[in-house]
Amino acid sequence: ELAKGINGLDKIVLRQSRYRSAEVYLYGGHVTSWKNENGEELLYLSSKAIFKPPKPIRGGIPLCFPQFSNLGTLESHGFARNRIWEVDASPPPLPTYSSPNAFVDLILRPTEDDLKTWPHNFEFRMRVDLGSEGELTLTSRIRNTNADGKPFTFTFAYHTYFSVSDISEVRVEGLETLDYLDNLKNRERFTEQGDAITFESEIDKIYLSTPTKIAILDHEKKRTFVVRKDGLADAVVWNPWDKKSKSISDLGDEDYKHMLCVEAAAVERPITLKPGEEWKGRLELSAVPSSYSSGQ
Ligand code: TA6
Repeated sequence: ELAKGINGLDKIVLRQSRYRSAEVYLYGGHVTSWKNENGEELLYLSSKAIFKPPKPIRGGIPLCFPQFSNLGTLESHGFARNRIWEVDASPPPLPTYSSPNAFVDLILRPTEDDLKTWPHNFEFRMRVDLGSEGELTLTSRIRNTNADGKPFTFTFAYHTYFSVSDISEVRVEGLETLDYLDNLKNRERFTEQGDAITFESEIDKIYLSTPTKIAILDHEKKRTFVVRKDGLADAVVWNPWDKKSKSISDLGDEDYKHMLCVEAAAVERPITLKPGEEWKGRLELSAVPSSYSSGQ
């Protein structure tokens, strides 16, 4: 269902039941809302988010493409998150997770201006699918459509902002003992020691070659987010904490307490596509009561 969002921007509302829903803005191909059967919002969206090009939307699931972070010549996190996407009228077949169907297919192609800064023709297709159990699946397929025979290389992330009740009560499982690049220390490489990840200060780490399943346990809410990913080797964990938050104008000063970014990403090993080749990267999110997931 196509609807008008903030500032008159087009959005697609996916609905499984009265409350179970998700919203995707064509601006950025950006998921801004994901609600459970009780109507509780599961993603963090900043109340100061600016829904106006060229500023990407703060919160939800920004798409970082063709460059994660500032690791290259492009603007931070690339341009996909601040372009107007289109509904893809004739998507190639993909398995459907939702019944009744609640999905949308979007497509992004480069503009003339994009080709000046990143001279590669591509088709970036993304399906957003809200399953009947409330699981949210994003499947991205990026194809090299260069006619000049040239390959291209990119990095990528689903920069998901989860909503949490109190960051100091949150634990992330599935990343312990892994190697990571610490973005707060010139991307030096370290190995995570010990137990599950907990939070008491700013964190900006790129965990390398992680398992495909990561769990975010929100003790206070008694909720566990399960992140499953495919085709995305790495996982970024980010929380700006108090000081950094004050320097981010579209983020409330105290909001860091109620958000956590856990991002399925391909950063350490960029993806290279020859003309005609396609890459696929899938993210599946579910939110379950903690009692069902203890010991996972
Ligand atoms: O994924 C973590 C990160 O790259 C951080 O370094 C931090 O800057 C964040 O993303 C937000 O970036 P943005 O460009 O959206 O302000």
